[in-house]
This record gives sequence, C-alpha cells and structure tokens, in this order.
Amino acid sequence: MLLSILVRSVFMAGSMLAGALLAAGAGHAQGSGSATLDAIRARGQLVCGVAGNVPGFALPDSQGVMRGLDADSCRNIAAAILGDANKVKFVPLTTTNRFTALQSGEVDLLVRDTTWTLGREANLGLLFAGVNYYDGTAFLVKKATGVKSVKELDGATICVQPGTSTELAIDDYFRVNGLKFTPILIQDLSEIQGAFLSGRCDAYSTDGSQLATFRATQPSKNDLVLLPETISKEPLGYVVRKGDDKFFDLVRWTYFATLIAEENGITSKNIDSFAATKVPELRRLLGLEGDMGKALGVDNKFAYNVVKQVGNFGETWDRNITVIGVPRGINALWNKGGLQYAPPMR
Ligand SMILES: N[C@@H](CCC(=O)N[C@@H](CS)C(=O)NCC(=O)O)C(=O)O
Repeated sequence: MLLSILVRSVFMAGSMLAGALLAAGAGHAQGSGSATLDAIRARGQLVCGVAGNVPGFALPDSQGVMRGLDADSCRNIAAAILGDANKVKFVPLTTTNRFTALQSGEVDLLVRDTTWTLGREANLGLLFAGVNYYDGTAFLVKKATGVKSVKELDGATICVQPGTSTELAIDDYFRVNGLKFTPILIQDLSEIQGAFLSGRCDAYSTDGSQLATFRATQPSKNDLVLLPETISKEPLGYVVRKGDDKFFDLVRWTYFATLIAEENGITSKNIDSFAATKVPELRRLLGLEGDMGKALGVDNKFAYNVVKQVGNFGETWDRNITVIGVPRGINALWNKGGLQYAPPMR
C-alpha cells in the first residue's frame, strides 16, 4: 500500500514536471508571465479536455461539433484569450485519465463534469477555477425492485465508474448509515449503462444530471426510478494546473464575466446595445474602461468576445441543460436564490 502510494506520487511529480516543462517550452522570457497562455497563443488554439460522450456536457452533434456546457466553457476561454470561440481542440478524456492529461500538459484546461474536492487540489497539483454546475450524487434503480429510497439499498450491487468521486461519496454515505454495498466498477459509459439495464447491478450511481438525462433518453424510462436523495455535493467545473496563477485568474474571471453579464441582462443578442452604457461595472466588463483584460494578460474586450460569441452563463445553461429537461435549481444566480455568484469586477 505504502509502496503504491510512493510510486504514485513519484509518478505524479514526474508527470507534473514534464507538463510544466512542456508548457514552459512554448513560452519565452518576454511572454505574458503565463506559460499556459503563451503556449495557447503560440499554437493559436486552446486544447481542452472534455468527456466527449456526455449529453448536456460534451457530445458531438450530427455535424461533429462538440456541444454542451463543458464544451461551451472551453469556448469561453478560447474567446477570452484568442478572440475566437472556435479556436478549441477538444480532447475526449475518461474519468481515469483526465487528471494525468492535465498534469502532463496534454491539455491546457479540463472541463469534464469533474468534481472539486480537497484531494484533487492538494494531492494532484490542480486548481478548480470555477463551478459551471453544482451537481450531486444520485441513484437510478428499476421500478420493479420496489426500492424507493437509498436507505433500502443495503447489500445492493451498485454500478459506478472507477476514478470518480461518486465512488467515494457512496462509501461515505453507506458508512454513515450503517449500510453495505458491492461496487461494480465499469469504466466505459455504454458498458456501465448496459450493465445496469441488463440487471448486473441493482442501482446505477453517478452525478444526478447524468442520471436524469440517461433516464429521459431510455425507451424503458417509465421502468426506471431516480431515487429522491442526493447524497453528496458535486461541484463540477473548470480545472487548471497549479503553478500558473495568471492562467488561473484568467479562467476564473472569464467564468465570472459570464455571470456578471447574466446578472445585468447582457446577452449575445443585445450586447452591442450596451456600447454607450454609463454603468461603471458594465463599462469595465465590456472593455470600455478600466483595463480589466490587460490585468489578466488578455484584450480588454475579452468578456465582450465571450458573451458575444458564446453567451452569458444563463444562455449557455439554457442551450445545453434546459433542453435536456434539467431545471436550473441551485445553479440559478445568487439574486434568484441560487449559488452562482461573481465578485465585483473592479
Ligand atoms: N463528478 C464526478 C463523476 C464524473 C463521472 O462519473 N462522469 C461520468 C458521468 S457524468 C462520465 O463522464 N461518464 C462518461 C465516461 O466516463 O465515458 C467526478 O468528478 O468524479
């Protein structure tokens, strides 16, 4: 056990060093002060790690264009840095290889329905720069089992993907409640869904958003029941490597800019009607005064480009999440009873 932890941490330190060198290689002394920003500018493209197979988050449409909340979060960052939301290369990652891909520099940014936890920040050398979806672990069962609550799953087999915080959340909840379960660990998404449908496990557990979508798209949806409990907090969001504070700032404030735009009713459609606004914060947001972009190492029009090309947070939510039938819930803005809150842009 001890040996495996040691081997793992040596491996991790090694791959992080390689990632840092890789990223630094593209930047030079006269760069922006951010190796990641310099590398993105030099190649003219943001390389963004996504799931690539999760409806609502990242899934190619019939034209092969990556769609979803995570895909649009990547586009936000490309628009902020390069002025063009389309300059993104999407790299599909699994739940198990996503962190090494970010650590090693294979991707600049990870937005892959990934939960913010202490371990992922403190042990993996990563930072969460924004939460684009406050989610939670839930359970799906077959109606025929008669199970109506997670507490009735004592002794059950539960299908869960390895390397996820879902696994850890179930462990915690079952321990607290004196329940036992057997995890059936399956990496591949269609395989795990097939395993659940064919009865290899009594329940299927992951982020509630995914279970709701999965259920809604099944011909047998009326035979499937989403249990009422949400047993954990799963804040999903934008992840960057530690050690590049400038890039972290940029990602975080780009996400905040999408919230500030929504809060002030600025959308992709009406943004140009604010060109003569006298509201100080909006003038700063739109790059009319204040050098906010400059402070972040990008153009002062960075937030304008993001909102004009991708939309404010609410537009992105509606386009990707409302359409799959999931309500905004706690992801509403703070002044509408939700958790989405941006500090002042000044
Ligand atoms: N948010 C959790 C769970 C992530 C997770 O399980 N994602 C699943 C369902 S949303 C997924 O991406 N499945 C697609 C795949 O792995 O191919 C975490 O960060 O560990």
